[in-house]
Amino acid sequence: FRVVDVKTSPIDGQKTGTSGLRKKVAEFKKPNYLANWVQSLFSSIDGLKGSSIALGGDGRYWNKDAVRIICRIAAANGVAKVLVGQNGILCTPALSAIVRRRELLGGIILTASHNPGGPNADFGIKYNVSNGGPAPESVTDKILTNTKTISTYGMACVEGAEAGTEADPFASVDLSVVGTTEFKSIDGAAFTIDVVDSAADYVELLQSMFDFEALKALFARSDFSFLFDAMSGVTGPYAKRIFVELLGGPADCVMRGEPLEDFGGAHPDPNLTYAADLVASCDPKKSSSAPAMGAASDGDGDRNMILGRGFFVTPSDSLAVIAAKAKVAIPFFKDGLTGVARSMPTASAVDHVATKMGISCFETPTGWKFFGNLLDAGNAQICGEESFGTGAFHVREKDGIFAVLCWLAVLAHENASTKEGELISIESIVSDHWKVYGRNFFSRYDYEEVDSEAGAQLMATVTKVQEDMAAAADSSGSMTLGDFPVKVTTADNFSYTDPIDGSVAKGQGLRFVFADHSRLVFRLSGTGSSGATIRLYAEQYETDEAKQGEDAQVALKPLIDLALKISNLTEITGRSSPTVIT
Ligand code: VG1
Ligand code: CO
Repeated sequence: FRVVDVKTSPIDGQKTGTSGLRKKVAEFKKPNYLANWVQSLFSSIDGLKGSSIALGGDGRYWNKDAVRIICRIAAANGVAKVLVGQNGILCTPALSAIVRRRELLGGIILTASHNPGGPNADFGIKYNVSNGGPAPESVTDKILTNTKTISTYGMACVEGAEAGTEADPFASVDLSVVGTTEFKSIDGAAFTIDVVDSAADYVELLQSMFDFEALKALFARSDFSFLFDAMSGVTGPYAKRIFVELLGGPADCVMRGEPLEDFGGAHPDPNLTYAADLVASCDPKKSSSAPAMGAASDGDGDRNMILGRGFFVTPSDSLAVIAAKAKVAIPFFKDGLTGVARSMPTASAVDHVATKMGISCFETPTGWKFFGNLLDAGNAQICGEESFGTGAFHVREKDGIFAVLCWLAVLAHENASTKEGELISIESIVSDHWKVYGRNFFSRYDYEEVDSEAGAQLMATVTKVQEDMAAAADSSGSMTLGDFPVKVTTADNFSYTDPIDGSVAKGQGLRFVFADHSRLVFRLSGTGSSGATIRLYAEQYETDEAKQGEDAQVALKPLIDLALKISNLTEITGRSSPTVIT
């Protein structure tokens, strides 16, 4: 092949969001759109020449085409080897595992995660660095700067072909066949495409972390049953390999297990709204065969939802229970934990566990990239977000199937000596946890795709409320919000200083912390592809056992009503109810 410099000009709006660049497919398909971003990425990383990188995606529409384009730009930029997941597929945690295990320079993930897929829906791209985790802001800022000044990008082309950019010199590589193909440039540089098994490294890693024999014994119990919803996303084949082949679950314990380019037209987001079928199947009032445990993951396999029989485990509680049981239930954590971390909007359930265990607890901004340094430095071993994200130091991404295995391990551990027919349920494990640590009622309201200006206006309104409160604070600093009876101790826009590298992330969400540890948080999503998505988070701490069984929406109603009132949300957005309630 030969390298051609293709002329281009900057394209607006190529800023990396919470987790990569996400836009409509039509946008990505525009001339130079993908190439500009990929060249801007390659121009911002050191050590690219002669390096090896991983490449794969969640299998959504346009995944394979993007893989082909990226290989050509990589070759033109002197990358020596691209490890491509078979058929262009790698779930997000599997890519992280490959980068770490094979000590690669980094990896590129093609995903818009839980956003819908298909010709009229979303596409996305994200770069992960050599620790296997999302690029920190120091890198994504450089990429953005480059997208604003780019004038050419490199493209590997067929030697001697006249038109230059049209013919793909690597077209002979069959992405469905595992194996290595070497190419040579006319300058003598070697370039290799290595199509690798999409699951092997990742599944082996998980097998080394859990006691699969104990999990198998759980699956063999007559009083245990399991249902996993892959939501037509990338995890179907991984789930079948693990839950059916390795753990002995029945073939039909994986629903929507065939990956589809458009996720069957659905929204591959594992929550109570978009995984409603699974939720109904796990509800004994609606299904006579409701399983003992249900679970789901998102389009790219990094999110998870955990359900008991007729019972929803909030991600914040899930994190807390896993942290509390890790040492005894999961071999990977047998040496115990030195710390845990959660994102700011996540309910503080895990904080109570950390306090009791005498370990550190970190509060980071939203987005997995902020956990990377803490995990690398050994300051934390388990992390989580309220947005159905749970993970640990085995990779540097959140990991849906890992979280499911954690819950299976907790169940297996709690039931090591129970008789068949007397299975200790997920619900009782969680309510016992509340008795010890208290319950953090939590709910998130999402107002998706509201007008961008309305989103900005809402944030400005709430900021103004905070300023007015601060101005009227009493001498002890305590403030009043509306006519709410509980005082507010903190009202700010969350800012985070990374304890490892000192980098500062500002403007990460408007929060109100009350004297009784209740919280309200407002922020705008950084993962949408159009308009603005407003997220409102509410949390309330309850130590009275008698009140812990309350429905979260009932318990949180006064706080949520207050939030809607002070923010003027309904009037500003024209929305009388949220798109999704979690
Ligand atoms: C959302 C979640 C955040 C998560 C991010 C990426 O971001 O709130 O917790 O890390 O998605 O998850 P935002 O900015 O839209 O609130 V994924 O599964 O899309 O990689
Ligand atoms: Co995801």
